[in-house]
Amino acid sequence: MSRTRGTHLTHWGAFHAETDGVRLTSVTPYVDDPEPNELIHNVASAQHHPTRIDRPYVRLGWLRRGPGSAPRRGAEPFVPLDWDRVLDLLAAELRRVYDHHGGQAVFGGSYGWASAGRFHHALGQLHRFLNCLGGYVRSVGTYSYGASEVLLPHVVGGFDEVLSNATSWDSIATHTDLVVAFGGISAKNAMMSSGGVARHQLRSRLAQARARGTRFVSISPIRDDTPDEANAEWIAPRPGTDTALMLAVAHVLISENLVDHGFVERYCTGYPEFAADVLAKGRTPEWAERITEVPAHRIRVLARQMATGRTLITVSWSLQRARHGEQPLWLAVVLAAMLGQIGLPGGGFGHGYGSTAYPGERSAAVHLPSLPQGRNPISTFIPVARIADMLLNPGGEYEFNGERLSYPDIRLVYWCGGNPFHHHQDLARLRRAFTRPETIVVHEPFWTSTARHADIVLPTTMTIERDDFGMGNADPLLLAMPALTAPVGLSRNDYTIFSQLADRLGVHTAFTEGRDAMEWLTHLYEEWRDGLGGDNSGIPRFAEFWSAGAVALPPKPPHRVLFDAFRADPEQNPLRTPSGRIEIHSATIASFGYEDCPGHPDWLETAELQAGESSRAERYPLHLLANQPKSRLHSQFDVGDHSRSTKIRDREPLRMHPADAARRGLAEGDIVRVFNDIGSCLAAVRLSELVRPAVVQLSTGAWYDPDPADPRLCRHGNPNVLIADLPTSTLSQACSGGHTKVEVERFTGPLPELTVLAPPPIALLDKPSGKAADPVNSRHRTD
Ligand SMILES: Nc1nc2c(c(=O)[nH]1)N[C@H]1C(S)=C(S)[C@@H](COP(=O)(O)OP(=O)(O)OC[C@H]3O[C@@H](n4cnc5c(=O)[nH]c(N)nc54)[C@H](O)[C@@H]3O)O[C@H]1N2
Ligand SMILES: Nc1nc2c(c(=O)[nH]1)N[C@H]1C(S)=C(S)[C@@H](COP(=O)(O)OP(=O)(O)OC[C@H]3O[C@@H](n4cnc5c(=O)[nH]c(N)nc54)[C@H](O)[C@@H]3O)O[C@H]1N2
Ligand SMILES: [Mo]
Repeated sequence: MSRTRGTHLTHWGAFHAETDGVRLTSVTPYVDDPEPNELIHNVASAQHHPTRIDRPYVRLGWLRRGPGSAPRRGAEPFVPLDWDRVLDLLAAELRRVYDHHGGQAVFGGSYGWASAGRFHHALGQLHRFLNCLGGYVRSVGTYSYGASEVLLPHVVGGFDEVLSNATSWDSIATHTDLVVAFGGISAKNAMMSSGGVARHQLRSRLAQARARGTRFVSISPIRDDTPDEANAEWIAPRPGTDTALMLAVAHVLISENLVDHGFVERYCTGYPEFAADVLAKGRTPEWAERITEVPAHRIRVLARQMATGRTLITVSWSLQRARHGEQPLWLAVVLAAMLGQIGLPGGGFGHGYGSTAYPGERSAAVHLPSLPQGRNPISTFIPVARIADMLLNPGGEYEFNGERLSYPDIRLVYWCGGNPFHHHQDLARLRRAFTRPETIVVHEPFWTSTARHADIVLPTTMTIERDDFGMGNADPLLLAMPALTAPVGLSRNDYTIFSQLADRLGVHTAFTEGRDAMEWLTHLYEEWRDGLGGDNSGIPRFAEFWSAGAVALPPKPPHRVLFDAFRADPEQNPLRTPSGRIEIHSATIASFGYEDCPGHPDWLETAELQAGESSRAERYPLHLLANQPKSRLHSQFDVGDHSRSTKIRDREPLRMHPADAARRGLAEGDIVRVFNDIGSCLAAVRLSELVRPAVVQLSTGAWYDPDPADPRLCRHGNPNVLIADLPTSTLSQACSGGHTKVEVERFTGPLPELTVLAPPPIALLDKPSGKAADPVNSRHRTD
């Protein structure tokens, strides 16, 4: 390609780039972005990093012995193959598995954020392809808010509306006296929106509300979870104890007669049972102080403040990404109901302000163009975070949301657009689970840990190397994303790879409908535009859009007040719950009989927090928060310049209170071993008074770099080696990866070099005999 200039969209922002056809030579923030961020600089610096996958590879053992369980998956060299050969091998393997076992044996869940861009969306491409072959076992729910997705339908009749019709920032600035933000309102997280963000504006939203008199209380173990613009008061409970704090607020509201009885009687079920339980169990501020370490007096004052004016209670998604994560979310709804403010402008409850850019913002009034997925004839699914359980327990039975289900027997795993060795917990266990399938296929631009644990690794383009268009849900601006450079190495688009496989498998026409990628872009756009009917005025034809580079879509009308119609007339507009009302007590959930999620919210001890000599809490006194990283999206572009600039001697930073460091003789920049009974990792100390004492923060996303002798040890700083693979509860079976308990000590050994910064060992095929070279002689590629 020749020298170009262009605009591009990522999940974390848009940017302008100049290129020499091979590389981006300059990257500047999108001209219209009021609050741009540094993450845009990860892209160019990672594009030609040595960990880009340059060509197709197959694991040596798979090539030699064919499909089968493989204890050495992840520890063997890869053999470079040409495209035709690898596509022939993969097509034959897909044929074998579909013929002998059917789609029931193929796991295509492939959870992950992939990249911005409507057509080249990796998961959409994979699912359409597998549907052409006979379907696949899918996953349901997310790592983001898996507990909420299951719980909220029981409590308020749905999940989507809470997100898409969240009280708008304008309404907050106009009506809200007090925002009580559990988990804060994070500027680092609001950099993202799935699909992209062109204009970031969280800080100005907060500043505007503040200027109009809204007060903020940020309840979080980390002070900078809410930016300075909010001028928030900071309350720092022990992590995972918000439920106790909320119950104590409920206790104060009840005992000081601050409950809106008219509201709970008319609009809710189960309030009397809940209130009786709170009183009977003595959930007083003094009781909560012992658990949360927030002074009882402060809890009392908070409850009174909440009952004084218009109050919005918001809970970040992180609160439910924990053992018993359903409880604090449910309680936020209950407290908002007790205050009688659900359905009033600027009041009630919210979920995830600051968790991404979206909550409180307006998305487009129209749906967006997207690639049709076809039909999946396989009905089997797993809750997304049960991936390791599924692979380790074929046929095993489990409960999920009142249903008894069993795990399928998976022969082939196909991952395209996600990184389970980033997103899952107890990575050594996941590694064991990954030895089980007969074949694992991964499409990736980079040698992520997941690619290293695959049998067949196919190199895919980055978004800057292909034509697409994209938009997120926080600002309705559809951007053209023309290719800025040529693809690196022999990488191909996921679409091209699936088309070529489809050709070998006799489903080419079904998959491609005879279109190439640019024809698809035109087709999807024009079909979408036509489908808008009268709503398409002002939306140009494709050619004009493509040359203009952007089109502003009409935003949704200003949000209705969440649950206003229900409030106006609950008989005419009931909620979609069994009672039609807000379920403070859910007879349905109670009927499931789950000890870890009873019929109304309550404080449930977790192993992490339990006292007792042999407990994890006693042996590992520091509470580790594995939150989202400020320097990247998840594991994406961890090799990029900005992400690497935040590391110390290549290790992920661990934020720690100076008092905790002093007690352990640790100083800024020290390399430490972070450990518990699940695993250990290396990290580098960053001292900070913004982190509450007895809490350490190690964000996710450092590429898992297992010690060859002990996969429970990550040399780089991936917290998921330290976190149990346990569900939130039996009800939602969601990811509980936010927290664990650890101890930290100075690392005294020689600092091991990271292996994830270079490609894995490569074995060259001994051409004449067709056999692979002796792996002992394989060379470790560093170019
Ligand atoms: N301990 C702990 N664990 C967590 C969390 C936590 O808070 N704590 N958070 C969880 C949450 S909320 C989430 S959403 C998950 C995120 O988990 P993931 O979404 O799996 O993480 P990503 O790093 O975004 O992985 C996306 C992968 O897709 C690849 N990719 C990008 N574009 C393309 C493409 O076009 N084609 C192909 N084939 N591949 C592409 C990227 O290189 C990257 O490796 O992590 C979860 N894990
Ligand atoms: N920069 C960046 N932004 C992102 C992402 C990313 O990877 N990088 N990922 C995106 C994705 S996929 C998602 S789902 C969202 C996730 O959004 P969240 O789940 O809200 O994000 P986290 O960073 O995990 O948590 C936010 C804060 O909650 C606090 N917290 C954790 N546990 C507790 C607790 O028990 N009690 C209280 N009171 N506070 C607690 C932590 O201090 C943490 O910093 O973020 C999105 N935004
Ligand atoms: Mo997420």
